[in-house]
Amino acid sequence: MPASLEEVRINGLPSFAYYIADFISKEEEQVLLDKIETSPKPRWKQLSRRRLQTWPSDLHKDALLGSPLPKWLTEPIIPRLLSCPISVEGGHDHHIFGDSPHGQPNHVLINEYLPGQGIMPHKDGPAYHPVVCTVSLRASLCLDIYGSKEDGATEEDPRWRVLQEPRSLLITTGDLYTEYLHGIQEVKEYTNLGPSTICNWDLLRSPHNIIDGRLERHTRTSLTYRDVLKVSRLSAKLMGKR
Ligand SMILES: O=C(O)CCC(=O)C(=O)O
Repeated sequence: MPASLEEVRINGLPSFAYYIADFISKEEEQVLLDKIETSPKPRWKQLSRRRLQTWPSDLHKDALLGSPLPKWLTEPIIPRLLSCPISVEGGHDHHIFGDSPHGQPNHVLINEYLPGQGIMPHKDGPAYHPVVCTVSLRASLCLDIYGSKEDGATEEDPRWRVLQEPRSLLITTGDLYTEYLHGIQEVKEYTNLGPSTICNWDLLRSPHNIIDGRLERHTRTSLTYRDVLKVSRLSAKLMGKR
């Protein structure tokens, strides 16, 4: 782990984004994949261009029903996340969820994308504190960041591309959350990847795996950790929901 997030800040992106290439080990990645794979079938929601699990439950009117995350989603990821200060000077209490209402994430979306699948450019909206921590599993994938035109429409081309390798952590905050949109292109192969097109190129673990700017897509699973602002005191059980 870096001594602070300052060491792994993605230069060139609006404030602020951070990338840690080796956030979890191969063994930890496998444990997570096994848990995801053996989750009860109804946990998966099949969407048109991806599969999704929501933990601990779906939001209702932007509020989380107050059941905790299962241990396999909290350990070791959340303590590790909170152990990394934003800056060395700021001290250890000043971690990335230091200003969020619950001081840590309480919600995880698990998305699985096959080659050729993706997600349209979007914003994550007001239900969450504006910090998103994404752990990537199995394969690399580009997150594209888009601006908006004056009339509010999304720009056609991404302004920036972030490459997320397996076992990496990407943190996006601030303007990246509130002002810009993010999406994943529905392609089976990326082309034209390199230091001038990938804004976290200098933070990658394996840029040498990209030959002639090309990278074939494989199935990639992501865990996105967020803090839902409103937590209902009615437990998920009482409401008869998972
Ligand atoms: O899978 C990802 O990395 C992105 C998911 C996403 O855009 C979202 O959950 O809002």
